[in-house]
This record gives sequence, C-alpha cells and structure tokens, in this order.
Amino acid sequence: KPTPRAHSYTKYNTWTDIVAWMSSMTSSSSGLMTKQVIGNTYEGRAMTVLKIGKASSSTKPAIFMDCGIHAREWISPAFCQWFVKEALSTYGTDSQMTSLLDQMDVYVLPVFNIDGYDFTHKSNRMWRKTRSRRSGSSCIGADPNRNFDAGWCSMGASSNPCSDTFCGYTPESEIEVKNVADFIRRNKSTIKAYLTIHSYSQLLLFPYSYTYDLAADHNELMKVAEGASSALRSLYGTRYTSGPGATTIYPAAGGSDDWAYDLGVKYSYTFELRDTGRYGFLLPESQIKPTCEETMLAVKYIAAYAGRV
Ligand code: ING
Ligand code: ZN
Repeated sequence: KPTPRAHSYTKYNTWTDIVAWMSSMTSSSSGLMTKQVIGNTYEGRAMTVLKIGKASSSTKPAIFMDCGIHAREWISPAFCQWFVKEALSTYGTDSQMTSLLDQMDVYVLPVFNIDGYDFTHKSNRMWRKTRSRRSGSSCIGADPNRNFDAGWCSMGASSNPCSDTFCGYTPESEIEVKNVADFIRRNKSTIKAYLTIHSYSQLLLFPYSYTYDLAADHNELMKVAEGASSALRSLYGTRYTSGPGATTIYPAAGGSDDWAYDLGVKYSYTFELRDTGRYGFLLPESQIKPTCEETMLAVKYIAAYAGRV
C-alpha cells in the first residue's frame, strides 16, 4: 500500500488525504473547530461538516460554505482547505478573522460530491456528477447543482440520465443533496449566508438562475457582490463579473444558491473561481495559492457583511 502524500495546501489533495487532514486539524484546533457527519454519500463515504468559531453560550449567527459540488472543479475543495487553514492560523492575530469567529460560526463542507471527486482522481478527470446508479439506465450520476428543489428541471437542466446536467429523478434524489439540504433546513434560523464554490469563469453569481425574475434583494445582493469582487481584485488584479446566474452565466434550475435563497438565506452566492478558460478545470497547482488568497478577501467581505449587527 503506497504511503499517502503529505497534506499540502498548494497541491490538489485526494479524498484520503482530506479525511486525515480534517481529523488532524480538528484535534489541533484548541476547540475552535469541531466536525460532524451529516450523512453518507451514495458510495458510503461520510460527509463531514467542519464548524469553526469560538464556542459561545448564546446562539451565534452562521455561514455555510460548500466546495466540490462538481467533481472536476478541483480548485474548489482546495479553497475550502485553504479557508480552514487560514481561519485556524489567523484567529487571534488577524483582527477581521478574530471578530468573525468570535461573532459567527462558519460551517465548511470541504467536498460535497465526494464520490465524484474520488472518481476524478482515479478514473476520469473530467467527471462532473455524482456516482449514483438506478435500474433502467446504464448512465451514472446526476448533477447535484440541478438536483435542488428550486424550479427543479424547468430550464438549463436535462431529464436524460446520460447528460452531464441530468437533474435527477426527483428533487433531492441525490443523497448528498438531501444531506446538505436537511442540514441547512435544521440550522436555518442561524444561517445568514450560503456560499458555494465552483470553477471556472471568475464570476460572483447570486439568485436567480432558475428564472429571469430579479430576486427581491437584487440591489443589495449586487452591491455586496461588487464589494466582494473589488476586495478580491485588490490583491492581484483578477477581474470578476457579478450578477444573477440566469443572465450572467446561463439559466439553470435546481441550483443550491437559488434553493438556499428561497429557503430564507438572503446572502446566497455562487463563486466561479479562476480562470477564464485558458486552463479551465485543469488549473495548474501553481495557481492554487494566489487563487485562494484573493478568494479569501471576497469570502471575508461577504461574511463580515452578513454578520454585521
Ligand atoms: N457552473 C454552475 C453550474 O452548475 C450555476 C452555474 C450557478 C448554475 C448557480 C445554477 C446555479 O452549471 C459551474 N461551473 O458548475
Ligand atoms: Zn460547478
């Protein structure tokens, strides 16, 4: 059995590496981070949410962030790992991170679509969907970002199980989607922001994607997105475009941000990280550090805004 490669924040880590990393980070966090299993994937892997924040006797507002909804978007789980490292290592020294974690809890799901992520490391680097099977079709998986109960399968999604944007047999038919939706429903009263990290295109999207109608909070969501994008750009000049999904990228129903928003999580955003297509999903490891550093500024901006009193 080969020795697993040591954990590195500037490499694309395997699921096995990430499991070991979650345990060691939790143990060494001095109580700042706890982990909880929210359910298993289709293939039986434990979906673990990391809760980061200073323990408090009163209820704190929270943010939920997931990475790796789509298997091949490797920069996304790399960002969640970077975020956790930064949160734990700068708490107590960085004033913004300290007040953020004093006032709020951040729930991080480092890899949403674990079965798919593992498959991209072992068999097909360009796999996007889950790995669920159903009798009646030889095609595998559904698109988790078409499987949420938000205008489900009405546009920009396919009812063909062989399509890369297959919406699934019913809303939340994918167990990974159901596990996350159940967790957010259970914690709905505390969750003020929902952030989901994808790649690529350098976009900061917000509802709606399932309709061309503007969200009730459109102006505020746009203002916050533009503030976050300019914070991001301040580091290396990377340009992001902000706007509603339907007109900024393409119409697509069943997405997690639209679902969270309609549930009542107002600050609901989809990030599409670097690049704009030169490398696409195959972003070189040399770009992990700058991408994560600049994205931290945008995430901290939204967190500070959503947690303001
Ligand atoms: N893009 C997203 C996708 O799922 C998206 C765009 C965002 C769709 C929000 C629906 C809702 O297609 C990538 N790159 O996955
Ligand atoms: Zn994606």
